[in-house]
Amino acid sequence: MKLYRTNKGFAIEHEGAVYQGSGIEWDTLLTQENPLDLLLSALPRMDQIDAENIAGNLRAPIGCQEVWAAGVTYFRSRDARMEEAKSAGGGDFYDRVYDAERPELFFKATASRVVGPNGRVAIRDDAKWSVPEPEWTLLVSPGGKITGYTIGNDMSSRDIEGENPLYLPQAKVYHRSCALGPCILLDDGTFDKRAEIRLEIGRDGKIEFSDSTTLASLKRDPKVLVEFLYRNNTFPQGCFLLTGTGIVPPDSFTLEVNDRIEITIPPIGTLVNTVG
Ligand code: DO4
Ligand code: MG
Repeated sequence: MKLYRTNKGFAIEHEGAVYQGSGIEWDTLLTQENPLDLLLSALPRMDQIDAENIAGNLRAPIGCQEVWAAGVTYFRSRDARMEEAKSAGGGDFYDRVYDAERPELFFKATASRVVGPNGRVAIRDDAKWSVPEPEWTLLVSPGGKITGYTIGNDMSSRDIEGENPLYLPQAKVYHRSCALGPCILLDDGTFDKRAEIRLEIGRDGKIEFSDSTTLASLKRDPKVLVEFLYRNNTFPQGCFLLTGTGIVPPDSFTLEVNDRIEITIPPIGTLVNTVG
């Protein structure tokens, strides 16, 4: 079952049919420990609608949750960060966190900084080297249960992050630095954790960069990431957790205004955004 947040509330896609959500608030849905069961029992009371009603009306599937992110969870990310931090002598941090028991977890965004499908993500005015980070993203309940999945873009300023690891919050957290969508795929126990994740960046109608990897290369168990995140912390509205990137464009690449970013995880869909 897929949940879409739209300008008209929310919609549900289930077994080939689309329904207009009703009778429940988005944040109430997202804080459920068992949203799937709740919606399955509510579905007979909801009206079926045309799928066209949701295209063009999509919003980021977030209410008042915080967005957090994990880092250096793929070998490719560890490699790239060690390289980018070399001149600052900080490369060793990344190697150590990749192998450590404790993962890197950082605060990424409040809902107001998050862009939805087809929205404009930003690059910082004071950055010279900006990239998208395509990341499998978990919806986690207040009780720490993974209840669904979406796609996240952890927009990052690599020159700022590479200059000094202490600049990470500035490289990562700014207005429109995160995109989420297009929907939440509710967890029904069948999600294939070897699914592909693809990034394609278009510029002037041509593909400027594309690459893919699989979620199987994610070094950390998502449940363990959540367990660390919830240690001595509370999330009364639940939260979103981006699980890190396994795709890094070459060092010569930086995003430009009007670039089109497409991130696909086939069971979930494609998140499309433009830089601007
Ligand atoms: O350590 C810096 C950030 C890492 C990150 O965002 C990632 O690996 O996806
Ligand atoms: Mg990242």
